[in-house]
Amino acid sequence: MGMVQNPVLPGCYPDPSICRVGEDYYLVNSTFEYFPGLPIFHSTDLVHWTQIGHVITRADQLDYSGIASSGGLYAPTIRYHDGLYWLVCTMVYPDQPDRPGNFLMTATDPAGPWSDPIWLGTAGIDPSIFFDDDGRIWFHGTRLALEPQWHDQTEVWVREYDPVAQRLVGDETVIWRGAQLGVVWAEGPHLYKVDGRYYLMTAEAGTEIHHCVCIMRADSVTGPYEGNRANPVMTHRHLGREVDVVGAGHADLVQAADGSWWAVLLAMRIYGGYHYPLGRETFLVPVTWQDGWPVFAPGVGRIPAAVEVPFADDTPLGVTQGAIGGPVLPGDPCWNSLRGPADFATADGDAWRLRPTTDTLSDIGQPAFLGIRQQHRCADFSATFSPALADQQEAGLVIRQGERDHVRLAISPSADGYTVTAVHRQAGVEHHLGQVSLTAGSVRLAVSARGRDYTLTCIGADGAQQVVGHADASTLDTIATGGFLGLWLGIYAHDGGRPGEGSVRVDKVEYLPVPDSEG
Ligand code: 6LW
Repeated sequence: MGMVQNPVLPGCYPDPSICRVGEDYYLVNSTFEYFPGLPIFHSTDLVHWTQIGHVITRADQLDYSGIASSGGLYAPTIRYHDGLYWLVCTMVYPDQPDRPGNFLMTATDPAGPWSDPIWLGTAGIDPSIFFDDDGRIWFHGTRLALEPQWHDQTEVWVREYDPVAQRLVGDETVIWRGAQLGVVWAEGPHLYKVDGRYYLMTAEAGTEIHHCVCIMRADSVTGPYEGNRANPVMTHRHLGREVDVVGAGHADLVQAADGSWWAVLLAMRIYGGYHYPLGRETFLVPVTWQDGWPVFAPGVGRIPAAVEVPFADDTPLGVTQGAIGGPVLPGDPCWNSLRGPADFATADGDAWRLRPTTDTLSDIGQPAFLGIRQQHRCADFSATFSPALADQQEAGLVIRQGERDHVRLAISPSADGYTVTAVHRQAGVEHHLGQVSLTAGSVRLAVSARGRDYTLTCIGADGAQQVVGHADASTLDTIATGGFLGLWLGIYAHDGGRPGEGSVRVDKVEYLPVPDSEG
């Protein structure tokens, strides 16, 4: 018997999708503008998850150019069929909302490499794919409804996919517009066949406090679908804001090898007021079937804090789940760059060597940035910088929400050493939080998160720790900024408009979770 604390994947791992192949489970999440895109996790027991790769690993696989923060890769679906892993997803270009962004990729090994995309020519988001037992393949997704009477609503549509022609064929059928009158946005659809009936599961009411999971069924894949009278079958919206976990929704079902059923879904842990700086995380919920309908967390009705998995063992959780902290080394799969490969970085033993870029963290470009998700409300993130920088150049640590919202702890050259400055860029406007001077030498920078309070410190050649400034997580989460992301903690370097000059060695990068009374 294994026990797992929720969330099973802490930090910004939204829109989970899961499939099982024999005893192996594979899970994928949205990654927006980050690269590599769409991490693939593997487990044999739903408790212990290890990241085995990413779907998007090559610069020429997808065009990330112009993708602002919280655009990009939304809500993938992973399935296995006929010797192949199938992944469908959407590349969202926020400034080109009608650009058809739904694509399909396949792989013989879920760790990769994954194919180039097959573009399906359809707009809308949250695609899924269903393999019927008669050999037909059904692509489905969500888009804004076309008819005026459904203005501002979404609709779920289904259409057959021809794997030989590699395109959608036949007529499209709109199969769902939402389970509840007055409630917007049926999203994240997934079709299943259970005991001879077709089931459509959707996320509804938007990915915030009213988020929920609804289930419908039909005798034919194209409907008509009948809603479960128990809908929504999972939500936390009736609990209000005075609760530890909000926003339960966007689920995917999987049947375990022992016949039991499970759902993965997203939700947010709130702290420091009604804020969720860690973003939307992946949770696990047991499911049973009663009277031909799934019951989520039977007898409990909300996401359990801990889940017992009968077929799991009780070995400690792995590093990827954040249970153990410590050094974060080049080559660890948790690192992300922005909008493309980290061509500006090379591994130098256990250190990174960064070549500063003209693109900055405020640009919708490819700044020299490497970051990892903040996965715990209390954690220390630190790194030692050995900068060789020219005037106007800077390097340091960043707490990143997006181009418009981040906090930088920046080292820049001064006449007799360095200046270390803390800057909060808030809705595109820069505010200075503090500054200290250091003599030349290596500099250790640290961000200490304690709930919503971040303390930004530096240690120079004299070994004395100095506080440079403080920041507040509740100004950086999506409640404050909008968008879909949790926070990343990263290292960066800007060339100040002097390309080719400067370099920075960054070593002893560490992420240490700090136990706190709230867990
Ligand atoms: C995703 C939509 C949603 O496409 O948020 O959770 C969007 N719901 O289904 C981005 O993650």
